[in-house]
Amino acid sequence: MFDNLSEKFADAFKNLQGKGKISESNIEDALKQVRTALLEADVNFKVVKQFIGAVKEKALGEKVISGVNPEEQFIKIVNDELASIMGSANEEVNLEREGIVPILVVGLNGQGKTTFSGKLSLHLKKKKNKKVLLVPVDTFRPAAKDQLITLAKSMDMDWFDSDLSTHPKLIAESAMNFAKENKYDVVIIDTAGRLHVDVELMGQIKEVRDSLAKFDPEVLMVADAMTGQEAVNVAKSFHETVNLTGVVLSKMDSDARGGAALSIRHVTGVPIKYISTGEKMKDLELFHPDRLAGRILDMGDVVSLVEKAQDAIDERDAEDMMKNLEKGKFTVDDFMKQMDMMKNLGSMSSILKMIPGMGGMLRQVGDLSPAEDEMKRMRVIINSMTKKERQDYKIVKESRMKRIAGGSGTTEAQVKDFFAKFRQMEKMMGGMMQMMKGGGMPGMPGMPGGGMPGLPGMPGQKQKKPRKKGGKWGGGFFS
Ligand SMILES: Nc1nc2c(ncn2[C@@H]2O[C@H](COP(=O)(O)OP(=O)(O)OP(=O)(O)O)[C@@H](O)[C@H]2O)c(=O)[nH]1
Ligand SMILES: [Mg+2]
Repeated sequence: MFDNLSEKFADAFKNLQGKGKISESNIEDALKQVRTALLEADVNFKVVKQFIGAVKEKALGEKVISGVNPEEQFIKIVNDELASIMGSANEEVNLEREGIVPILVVGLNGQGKTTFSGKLSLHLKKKKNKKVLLVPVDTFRPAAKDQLITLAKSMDMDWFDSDLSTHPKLIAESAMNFAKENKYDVVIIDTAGRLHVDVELMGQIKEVRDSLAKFDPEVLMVADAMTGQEAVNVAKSFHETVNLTGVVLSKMDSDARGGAALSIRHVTGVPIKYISTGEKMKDLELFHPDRLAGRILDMGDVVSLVEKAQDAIDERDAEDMMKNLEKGKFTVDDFMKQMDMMKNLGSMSSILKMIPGMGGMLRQVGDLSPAEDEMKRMRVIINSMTKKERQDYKIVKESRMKRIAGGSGTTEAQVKDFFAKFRQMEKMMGGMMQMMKGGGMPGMPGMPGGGMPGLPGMPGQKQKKPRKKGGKWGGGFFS
């Protein structure tokens, strides 16, 4: 997410390295570079102008704090300003009210409306304990209804069997009646997309919105983050006609430059409420301006990472693994569980980027896909092992290796290589447990808590105090 911007910002900040204090002359170059970086990221020029003005004013007005160097001070100011133009705090859809909450999902063609509707339903059901109804109202493309129903079925979510031969506003009205009779809390209405903002589309959505007026609907516009300022213009015209209550930025997992995220709030006054970060139903995040600013500036986003981990990690698995390790055991099953936990968290690079300072390191390393491919290969190899073998890999000799290679579609050399690597890991795990028993891990400079950046879910030092949220795993960056 916003890799280019992060890199350019990092370059800009280098201007202040070794400077005694912030002065008009020494921030000039840094500000110029920040301005260029933002314009290249397709941020609206008015937003850029105001941003630069605000940063300059704050930087020059800043008192010299002893112990904090100008570079750090400047980064902090840029960070706060970035968060502030994006809206400062997270705003979710408002569920704290009487009656059914209709959520109208609007936007141009192919922006990710249907995908988001599905994701939001899952989020509200799982996290907010709401009874949610999904309603397709795309009367132009009947396949759109099937798409939403397929998604609903895959999540065990309820949907409304819309009569597409009538007007969307009538469908919305009957869905609301159905929701009332069946005690739904939230109704998510997935509307049709169009290639351009046209009069017909706007008129139809306006009619649907008006018919829901008495319920005070949420109207969320989904915009592809890759489209930059175009997304801002579209949001503007939607807002003028149908009065948006929020924007959702989709496809944030692709190489969006940042223009939309950084401009929409400022230009339209409409808050960004969610970001969509993948094609799977779980790939939805609340939009936290402060955290995103941190990610852009490569300060990491440990808070989101911990939240993701708490969702992704099965506590019982973590505890089992912990017990095994205390006994000095590390099995192939344990390893598989660790890989599963990692996978639930997202791609390796997306996880690493959330750790302070790792973004820069990643840029140097470049492509992580060979490592991800290797994890995939390890998985198929493990899947071809018997339960007994996974509990005690030492029983795997030549003939079993042959069988495993055949079953997993890999070569014997690859299977051998896996066991060699596993042996190494087992050794490392054993060593780590020894060190932990003997008073903790040596800290790594720059890592919060001085811990070792272990695999998520890597069992570690036993906690003396119970954790706030119950998790018992530790030792990694979650401790
Ligand atoms: N990578 C990625 N792909 C996404 C995301 N959201 C949606 N997509 C993909 O984008 C394509 C279009 O998504 P839809 O949800 O069907 O878009 P839509 O706005 O409902 O499209 P129409 O109903 O035709 O206007 C699909 O292939 C989705 O899988 C996202 O956050 N990340
Ligand atoms: Mg759709």
